[in-house]
Amino acid sequence: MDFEKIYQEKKLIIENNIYSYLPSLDEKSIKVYNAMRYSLEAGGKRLRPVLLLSACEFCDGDIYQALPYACAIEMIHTYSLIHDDLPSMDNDDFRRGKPSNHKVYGEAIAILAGDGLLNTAMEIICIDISSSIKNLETTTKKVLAASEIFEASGCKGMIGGQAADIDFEKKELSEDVLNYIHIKKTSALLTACIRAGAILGNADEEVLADLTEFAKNMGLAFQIT
Ligand code: GRG
Repeated sequence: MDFEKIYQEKKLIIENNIYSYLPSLDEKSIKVYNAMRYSLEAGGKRLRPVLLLSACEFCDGDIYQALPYACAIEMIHTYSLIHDDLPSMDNDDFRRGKPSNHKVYGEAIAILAGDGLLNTAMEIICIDISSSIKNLETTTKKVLAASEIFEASGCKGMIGGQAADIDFEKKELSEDVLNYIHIKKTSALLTACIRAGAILGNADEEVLADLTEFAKNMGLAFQIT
């Protein structure tokens, strides 16, 4: 198995498709579109969507059916980076080797660009679910995949982890709190990529449990690295 080749193939599929999921916007609100596109185009490893497509493929699923979910998850990840860089959060001037979103577009548009990416991710997934609404089995797995993604990126996952991180910034950290922050802020979304991909690929309970275990360990390794 040529890991690099498989990775690059999936990454290319994402690069070739992700921008087509961006909304077409009126000239009057084009600034937020440009800001959303700027951060999506700024690079990044595309680790999360590659993981989602790979988990789907591992379970013999059709990766093109999982593509909307993979692109949505990269948009969610990108929104979190834009917001994380804001002056009220980490106050970072650079991201992915380029000036951070608020440095180019200003704070207000950067906030909206993050919100826009999150909302677009929801739209992409809702549109995909509605396209198969008459097929109960397909719709069920899509809804399950969607809940994995939104639970992990929401208050029980990434947002909760970020909130705890901010709250504990100036306090002494116990190992328990540190693990809580890492698991919620980073591992949850990585785990959701793998679980959502596997669900879309029709994984059975046993395979899903094994892949979940793998995902948790990978999340920990990612954090340590
Ligand atoms: C603002 C809701 C909200 C959440 C922010 C993602 C995040 C939570 C903070 C980013 C800070 C950070 C460095 C977290 C550690 C893990 C992480 C998400 C690293 C960046 O992911 P990569 O390495 O980035 O996959 P690329 O740029 O390759 O996509």
